[in-house]
Amino acid sequence: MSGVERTFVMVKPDGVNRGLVGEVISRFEDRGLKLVGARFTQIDEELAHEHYGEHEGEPFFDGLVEFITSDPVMAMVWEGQDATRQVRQMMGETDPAESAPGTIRGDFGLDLGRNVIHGSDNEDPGANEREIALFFDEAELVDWERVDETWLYE
Ligand code: DAT
Ligand code: MG
Repeated sequence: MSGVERTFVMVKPDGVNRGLVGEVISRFEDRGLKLVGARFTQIDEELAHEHYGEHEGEPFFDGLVEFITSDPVMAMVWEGQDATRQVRQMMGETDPAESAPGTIRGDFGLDLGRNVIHGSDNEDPGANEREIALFFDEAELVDWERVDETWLYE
């Protein structure tokens, strides 16, 4: 087992309202990723600005903050080998219209502003750790072993 890491994932308010929380969790569980933290919560304005700080000033920023704070989200931390990149691959492209069928955005979305899921950027080093720390205290994350771990990794 090499390159095991944790990544931040969030089912956005559209995914929550459309009843896709279970579907998203199932996909990551089936893949072999391990859930180590989860909180069902509604994001406030301040956290939204911190989380999406890199997009401040973009024309879509105000709408993005309004959307992400509008209803609950399912915030999670998933762990596994190369977890950040694997989650991004399973999510698809930022725009669901450009996302391959089989990906979460490609299977469940049509519109850029309602793309169901957030995952840490694997091309931004440290984004996973930064985002995990924004949403979770260390003590909320659980160290445990899946019983099938010896069959998931060589
Ligand atoms: P991703 O969520 O794939 O990491 P991102 O970080 O570039 O994408 O953007 C964050 C979110 O902002 C994205 O999930 C949807 C929204 N967004 C990005 N670009 C947008 C645009 N041009 N118009 C409307 N919403 C946009
Ligand atoms: Mg991003």
